[in-house]
Amino acid sequence: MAAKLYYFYQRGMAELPRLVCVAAGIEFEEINLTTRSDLLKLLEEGKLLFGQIPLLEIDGHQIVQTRAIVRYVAKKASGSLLGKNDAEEIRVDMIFEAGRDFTLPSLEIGFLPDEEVLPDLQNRVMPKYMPKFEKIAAENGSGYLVGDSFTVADLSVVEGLLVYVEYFGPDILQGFPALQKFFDTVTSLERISSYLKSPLRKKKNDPPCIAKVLEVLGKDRYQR
Ligand SMILES: N[C@@H](CCC(=O)N[C@@H](CS)C(=O)NCC(=O)O)C(=O)O
Repeated sequence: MAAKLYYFYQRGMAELPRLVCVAAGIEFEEINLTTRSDLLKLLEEGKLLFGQIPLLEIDGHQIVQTRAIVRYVAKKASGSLLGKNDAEEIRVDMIFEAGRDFTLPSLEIGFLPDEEVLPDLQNRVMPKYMPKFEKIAAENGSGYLVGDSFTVADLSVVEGLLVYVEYFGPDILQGFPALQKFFDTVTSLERISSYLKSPLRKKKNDPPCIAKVLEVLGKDRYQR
């Protein structure tokens, strides 16, 4: 049975689970919650351990928490999306987590006024992480961040870069040649590239999409 990913029709916290399924070649069906009762039903069924989505149903498991989803799917993939030895695994983990720190602030785009979110991303988040990712990519040299093949560390960092390039333009990579090479390498991988061009890749957050998310969550406004 194909895996099922429950979330909103929005990138949000489900984008990394989508990307890891794509990278691992795991087919999944998207169940997009559109009403408050859709979410209440999942809660009543006891499928949401912490009352939160995304939820991935796969191999008889009900997995919540994005990082848990990513690790399970990565483990199932052929190849070593988690690194090939202890040293690589540690490095993949560290960069994966830094990639989350880099990307998660961008998930507030559309939920808070642009004047509040966008300057913070540009003036605080990007300058904090991009030089460090550049150094990591340059020292590794393969076009990936760890070792000589694709891992979830790459996925976590590229998720943020995709958003920042989309909002601030491709010039944000100027002065970061190794990161540019990394970005080009990962976004050219066949599975990732076709996903990004497909209708499965959701558009930017817009007001109707934000309103729908808040409605399903039963909130009248976004709160951190
Ligand atoms: N740490 C969780 C956070 C998930 C999360 O915050 N999901 C939101 C939707 S984007 C949610 O379900 N919120 C409802 C709630 O927290 O009660 C993860 O990584 O999956």
